[in-house]
Amino acid sequence: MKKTITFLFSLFLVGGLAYAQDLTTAYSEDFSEGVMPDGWTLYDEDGDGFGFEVVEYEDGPIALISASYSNAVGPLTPDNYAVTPAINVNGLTELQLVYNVGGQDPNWSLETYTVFVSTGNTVADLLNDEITFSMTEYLGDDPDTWGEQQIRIINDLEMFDDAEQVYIAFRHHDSSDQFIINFTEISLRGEGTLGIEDQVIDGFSFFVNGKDLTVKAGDNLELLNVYNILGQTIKTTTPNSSQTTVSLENISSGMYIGEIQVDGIKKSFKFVIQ
Ligand SMILES: [Ca+2]
Repeated sequence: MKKTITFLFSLFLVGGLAYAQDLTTAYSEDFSEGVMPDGWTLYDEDGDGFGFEVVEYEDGPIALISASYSNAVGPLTPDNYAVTPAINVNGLTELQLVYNVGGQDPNWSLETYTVFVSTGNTVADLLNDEITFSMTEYLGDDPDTWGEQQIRIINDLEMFDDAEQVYIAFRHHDSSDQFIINFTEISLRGEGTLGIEDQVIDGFSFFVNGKDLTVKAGDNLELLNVYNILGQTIKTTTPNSSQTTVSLENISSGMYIGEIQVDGIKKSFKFVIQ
């Protein structure tokens, strides 16, 4: 039987209300580029060549998906993982993981998945509960999730209060002959202010003149990004030179966080706009 690719979507408002206003965002991903974001790691543990991918639905969201059935080859027995890049959580406590999950065709939505937060990013790390939080959910136990996206909010992450970086991972497993599981709108937040990772970059210096931020480095600046203290992006640039000035005319006075990348190494620094 051919299974339908339609997308029912609801409950974003509930998600919005569930967010505390004063949490700092350490990571958020909406897959809006329509392809697997840079830095994600995928594992196809069952080895069938099918794994997680990013799909843009007509009249629907863009989702991170994994299949337990293919219209081309029939039932699959997935054991697929998708792991985020390392997420800086230095200085944050009371982490909160938020995402939406749902099946696809309401008649074929009995998928099982596990979500992980870990300080490691290999399959062995994710299965090691000394360093990993995990939660397994069978969507068949929640009839509302059949074919619809539902928000999940996970707060039991105290074990990472002292962590400097973590990974989020999704595993699609113990499912077969259903259809597709979809994840959208993934974010990780916490209380506090994101700490500064102490990376050394040769020749690095910066100064602020009015609302202009000038940054120098001993080598090519691959990125210069500016965030507010809530972690929201204010500006992203790719200077491709060893010195750059960005104008931050429209921002209000206060503390901001700059982030540069040189030779693939990122360094963050705080600065104040008067
Ligand atoms: Ca697979």
